[in-house]
Amino acid sequence: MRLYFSPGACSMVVRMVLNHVQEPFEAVPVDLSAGEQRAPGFRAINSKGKVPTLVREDGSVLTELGTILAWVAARHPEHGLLPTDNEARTRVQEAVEYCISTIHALGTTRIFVPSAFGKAEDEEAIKAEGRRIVGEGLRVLEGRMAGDVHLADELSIADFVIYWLALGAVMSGLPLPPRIHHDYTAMQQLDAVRQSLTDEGFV
Ligand SMILES: N[C@@H](CCC(=O)N[C@@H](CS)C(=O)NCC(=O)O)C(=O)O
Repeated sequence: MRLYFSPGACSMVVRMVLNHVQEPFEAVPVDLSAGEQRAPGFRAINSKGKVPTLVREDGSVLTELGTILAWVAARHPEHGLLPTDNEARTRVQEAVEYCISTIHALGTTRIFVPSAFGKAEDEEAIKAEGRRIVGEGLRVLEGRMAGDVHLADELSIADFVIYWLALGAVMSGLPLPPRIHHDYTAMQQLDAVRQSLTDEGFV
């Protein structure tokens, strides 16, 4: 299996989950700042020009973070990262989708890739809007955790995505709501998370 990644990008969530389930893989860096994701060589592998990109043992390619995570989790049911109970699984998927399509796509990306959202002179305003979106998104997740939807009861793929978003928030100086902060600290104790941080040059 081959994971195309960029250090610190959302592909790190796939690395954390692969490490957690102890699935062996080769990590292949894609230099996003150099535009390698748009080069013909990489487009031939993933025409979307994005990481994460996972090439499976049979050579088939999987894209989209949530889909890749769900596939890895289903391949290793013994870890219970995707609940089998319909309601529990649906709530995990609901959270993952919100994290990726709203918080990450609209918020985190504004903070770390402001050039994708406007001109250089607007950079600070774009980043500020990104911080607002991430802050609001984390508050929404916090509310879900505190309410009927007990996302944090069992470790799932959602916890890895939330951890990565929280890491980006902390790096950009945003305070974490209490439950998210508690989970963030707990996730940081996982061997798979520590290993992934080391592998991608964070520690
Ligand atoms: N919808 C995709 C989005 C992935 C994505 O935005 N990846 C970023 C890194 S976090 C990327 O590859 N950016 C390069 C670019 O857009 O040129 C997914 O969920 O996997």
